[in-house]
Amino acid sequence: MDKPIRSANEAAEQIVRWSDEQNISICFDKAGKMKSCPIGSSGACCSNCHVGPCRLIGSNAEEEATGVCGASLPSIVARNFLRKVVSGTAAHSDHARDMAFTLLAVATGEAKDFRIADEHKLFKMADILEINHQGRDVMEVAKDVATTLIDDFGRQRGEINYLKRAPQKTQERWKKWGVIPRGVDREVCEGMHRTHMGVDHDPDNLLLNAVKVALADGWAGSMISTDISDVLFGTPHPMRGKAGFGMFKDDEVNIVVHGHEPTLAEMIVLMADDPEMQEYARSKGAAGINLGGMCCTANEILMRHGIPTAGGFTNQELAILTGKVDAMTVDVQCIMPALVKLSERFHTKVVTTSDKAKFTGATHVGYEEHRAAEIAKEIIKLAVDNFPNRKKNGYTATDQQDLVAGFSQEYIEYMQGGRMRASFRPLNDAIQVGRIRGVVGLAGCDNPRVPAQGLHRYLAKEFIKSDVLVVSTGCGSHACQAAGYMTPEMALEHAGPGLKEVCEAIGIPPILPLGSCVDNSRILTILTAMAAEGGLSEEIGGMPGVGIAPEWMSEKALAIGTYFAASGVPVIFGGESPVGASNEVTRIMSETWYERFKGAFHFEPDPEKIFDMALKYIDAARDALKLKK
Ligand code: SF4
Ligand code: MSK
Repeated sequence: MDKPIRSANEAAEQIVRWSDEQNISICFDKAGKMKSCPIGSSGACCSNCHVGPCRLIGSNAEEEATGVCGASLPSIVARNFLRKVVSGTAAHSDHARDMAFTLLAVATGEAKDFRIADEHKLFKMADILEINHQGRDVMEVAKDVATTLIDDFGRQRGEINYLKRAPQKTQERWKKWGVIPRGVDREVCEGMHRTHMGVDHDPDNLLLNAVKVALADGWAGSMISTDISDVLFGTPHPMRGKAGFGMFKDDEVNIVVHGHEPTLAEMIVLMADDPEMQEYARSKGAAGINLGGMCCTANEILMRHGIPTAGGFTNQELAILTGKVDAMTVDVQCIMPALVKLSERFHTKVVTTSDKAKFTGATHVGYEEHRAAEIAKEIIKLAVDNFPNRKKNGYTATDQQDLVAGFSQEYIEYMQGGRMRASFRPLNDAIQVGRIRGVVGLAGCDNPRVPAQGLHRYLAKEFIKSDVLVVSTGCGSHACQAAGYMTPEMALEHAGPGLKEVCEAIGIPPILPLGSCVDNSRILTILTAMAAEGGLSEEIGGMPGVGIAPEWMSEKALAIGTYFAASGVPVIFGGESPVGASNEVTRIMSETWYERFKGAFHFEPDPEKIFDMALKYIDAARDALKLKK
């Protein structure tokens, strides 16, 4: 029987079909064979103590079923959801903590290979944090900024610093509902405590805690990561790039940097151009060193250096199947452990670089920031040494799409008025008069359980056709890039007339890639800037905007969805609902959160319904703001 389409990315699908012929089992194949468990995936299985796991099923489970301890279905579902949000928040925030310590190490001279790339952004952060920078040494300011932000992790009382960046009204809602996070680690710890056997059992209380933890992700973990990455490596501005497996070269050493933390990846980018490394590559018969990115690391180095991207989550095994990757470095998050075994069939060396994330069978080169350049060179040499071992037994792909990446709040503002009059006024005006109907954030992973990237493609195209501006992050960006949707020319071809006019006037594409998963925080600050500009809503809630993650799979995505909902953005996720087993939990997240925060969290597997639901939210917001139709 013919297998169904597993990736909507045609080039990826060809590699998947080739893997079938070769009898190589990859995630698509495994997802087909292993169906997800309907009890666990709907949130109805509790394994929080060893009396269980307790599975709460049956027609009256909502009202009647309990675990052995008496825990009700709504409390188990809410507890499971909170644990996922805690995990997602921990992931982003641990990444942020490393960034903050790197900034500190740069400031104190311990990480000599890095520098401050964007002083202006550092001073902007200092202003927000009320740190004087006038006439002071840049490194002294950087030290104070880093130290102040490091306090956000371990603070026991008080408030996370960046919350004050949010519109006043949004902050008031958080105060009213008692969801102001104190310190990231404190909230993560408390969330784990509350979900321990026999602690918090009230679904609403558990979900309010999910909100509190997630706000620590959005307004601390993620936002700190974004800001410090900009300070150390440069605030992104648009640059042309390429997406696709065709980036791998026959005559050069191909290195893929995969994962999330940009620090080592940045250094590999710099060191790949080092004459010593180039000479070393030539000494092994290669014409040069060719870098490519994968997942969020790809977004980080694409938007700052124009390094080509080999794609998102579901592309990672496919890159190895080309047989052309001499080394794939991985650090943390979204890395399939299957890579190691798969790489053994080819010649690829999988190199783990974080002491937090070791994979049995991989080569480990532990990253240390005070030896960054040295370690980057060690990894490059390891890849070069592996170049002569290529077996030419992979699938040759030639696809490459043009793209423009590298949009940041700062650059979008600049494009709307130049250096002296940078603002969001033109965008707000365009929304007010209806040339732009609204804004959609298309984020989150791609998923082997649906034709991967297909939902992103469908929604991106439908929204821009309907005059909705799309901003994308993470693997949502990869999906649109591989489809060829990320060029200004796309505006001319597919955008509705109003959006097209605005894109042409400002000179932006209709889909703006804003970076990696942590860079969803850029959407928070953009919405805040739009609220401050006037003419729309005074708070984030009530803006004609929606967040969508149609193919999400990671716990980080749930943390992101929750901080957007809590900040005032209606959010719609695809796939089966992880809280679908409980009507009460579903109601609290969709209705009660909307009443309290003007944001909501929905799960809807049907992409057409996602599209309709998003437009309804956008149009309802426009009506409430009395904007032109
Ligand atoms: Fe079962 Fe209660 Fe233990 Fe959960 S905490 S596994 S519901 S006994
Ligand atoms: S990498 S969290 S698969 S977007 Fe940030 Fe992609 Fe999702 Fe990971």
